[in-house]
Amino acid sequence: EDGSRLWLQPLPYGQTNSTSIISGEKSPTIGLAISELNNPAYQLGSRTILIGTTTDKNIRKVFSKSELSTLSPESYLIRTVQWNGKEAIAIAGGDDKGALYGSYHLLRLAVTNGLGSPVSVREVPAYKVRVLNHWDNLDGSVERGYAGYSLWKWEDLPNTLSPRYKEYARANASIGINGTVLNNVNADPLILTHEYLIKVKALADVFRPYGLKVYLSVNFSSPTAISGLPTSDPLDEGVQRWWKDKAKEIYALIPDFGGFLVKANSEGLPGPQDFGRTHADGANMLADALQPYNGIVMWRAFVYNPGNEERAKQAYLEFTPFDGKFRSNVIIQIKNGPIDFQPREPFSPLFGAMKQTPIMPEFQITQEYLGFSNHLAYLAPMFKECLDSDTYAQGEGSTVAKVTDGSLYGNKISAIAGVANIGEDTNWCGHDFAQANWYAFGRLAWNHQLTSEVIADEWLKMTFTNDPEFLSPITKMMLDSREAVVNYMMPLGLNHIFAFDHHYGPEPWCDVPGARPDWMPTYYHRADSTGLGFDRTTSGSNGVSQYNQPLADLYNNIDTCPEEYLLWFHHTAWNHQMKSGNIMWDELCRHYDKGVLQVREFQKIWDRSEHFVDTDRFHRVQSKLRIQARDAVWWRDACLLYFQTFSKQPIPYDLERPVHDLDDLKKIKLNMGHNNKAKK
Ligand code: BDP
Repeated sequence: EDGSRLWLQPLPYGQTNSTSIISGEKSPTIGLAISELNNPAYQLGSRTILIGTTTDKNIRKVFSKSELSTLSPESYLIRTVQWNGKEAIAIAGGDDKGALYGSYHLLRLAVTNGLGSPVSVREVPAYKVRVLNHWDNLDGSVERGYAGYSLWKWEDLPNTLSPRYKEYARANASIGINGTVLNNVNADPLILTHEYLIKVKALADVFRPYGLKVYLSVNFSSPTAISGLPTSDPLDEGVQRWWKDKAKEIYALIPDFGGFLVKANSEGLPGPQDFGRTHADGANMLADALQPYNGIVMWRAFVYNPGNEERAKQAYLEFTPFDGKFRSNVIIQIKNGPIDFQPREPFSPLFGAMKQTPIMPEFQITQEYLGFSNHLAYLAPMFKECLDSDTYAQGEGSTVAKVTDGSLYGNKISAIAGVANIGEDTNWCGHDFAQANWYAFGRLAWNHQLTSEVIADEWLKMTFTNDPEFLSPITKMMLDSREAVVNYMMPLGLNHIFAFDHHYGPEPWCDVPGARPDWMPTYYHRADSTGLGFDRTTSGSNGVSQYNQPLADLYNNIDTCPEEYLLWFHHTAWNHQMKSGNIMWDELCRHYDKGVLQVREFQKIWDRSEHFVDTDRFHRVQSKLRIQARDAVWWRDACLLYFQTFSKQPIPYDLERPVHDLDDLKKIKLNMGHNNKAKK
């Protein structure tokens, strides 16, 4: 197994099974659903399956009018029904996309549970827009991509279409992802030239039957960069006209184009503030251009500058004054944490603060800060940790999921984004287990109530085997894996102590004179002789005040602050007494040690599973776990030896001793390749 089939069975050529599939409809999407259901690899047996939308005459016979009339686009019903005196399974879609999603649901059921007992399913997606963000550059490189070069072969488009485009769309459809932003948020203006738009159209045409819409990241200075306009000021009429004309050109080529994703006035990129305008001015101008075609603007809140305010507070300060001032087709895209995609951050307080503006979570599926595609880190628990966090925006129960999926404020648009971990590697994601993160993002975007465990179980059954002896230890390994990374990299609320340029290994000592202070690890950990951690309490930066009560008080008080966020909110004394009875320094050491031991345990679990797994995948994962185990020791030694220069205390004597010298570790300079050339 080379990993290329992901969690799916390859589509057979020409063969079908003995299942009889009845549909009164002929759309390309229904056609795809039928060919999936016909795949003998899924062993659906000699049963009858009815499939169609709410207007299909057979579907109207087996479902009641009232249940069909409430079926929204993309939703579906699956039910065991009587058909001509015999048992059959019927799939009714709110539209043909719903019917396709329903087919994938049925196939998933067949693999994970079997279809022995009657089926009764009603599914409605939690978010309307479920979108991948590719950070793919037009030169074929992928920013923070660890699975090879970009899937998009821009030089060959529009004439040559790689077969992988279809496979990619199919994989997304199978988990309910309905949108893809093709290019990097650090956007090259060229993407909006006609030359590139016809390439984008070619991709959109391939993706359309799978229900996958195309979106583009745009550079705010495009009018100047592409057409030489003297300004890109959003209040300038010529600029407004330029964007309107551009939208017209795009929609003539791609009638169902989804809209724009914008990173503006962030990390050196242009934006409305360059012209003395606001984020609202910028977003609204683009929204007006897209509005006639129902396009949306996903405007990112990832903004920070080395000014007076500390980084974690800036997005909130920048955006809350504009709550309610955005057009109705603008949605603010917010990273899960207030700083970046760290192994663990508390949720961004902006989630509980924008009440009149639709907001969407942005997760990072690619493991920029969790060991690239070398470390096994199953991210569903991390995504869920954010989605399940209570913002208290409207009292208890106002989770991030509810403030973003439209249910709390009744927003018309709702969306969720994941930065893709996909490249042209044969197994798509670099690490075979990283496929589970693409899968988990899609499943949670569809239904954020699913548990990490259920998602892992589904993915394992479809990707490997149903054998419980394999499933139970491997599921546990997956569920523990993200916490293991937190333990050996940044426990107790530490963050951003990565090497400056590549974000792979540790460099907590890094402090380049003259460099932007908020890009230095020392800015984040604040180690000194008295303790460790960033003071965001009322006596420090007062970052706690951006959270609703009771969280603000809870985080502010060192005795009630959850220990996983301790060093995020508190500059904590080395001798601070932890709940376990240990002092903070000892607890820190124990977390690092635990992380290393957890990875060693993963190695054992994997080796024990050898006879359940094909040789190729077994060896690939085994060798990656070796790298992970070595890296975990590297992280532990680097962080503990460095922090020890401040704590001046011994590593608890029952723990394994460091095997490296700090001076040697300081000399390690990795060249992590073209994909990491980005800014911090
Ligand atoms: C940071 C990445 C950088 C991205 C930036 C972003 O290091 O490559 O451009 O996020 O999200 O985490 O815009």
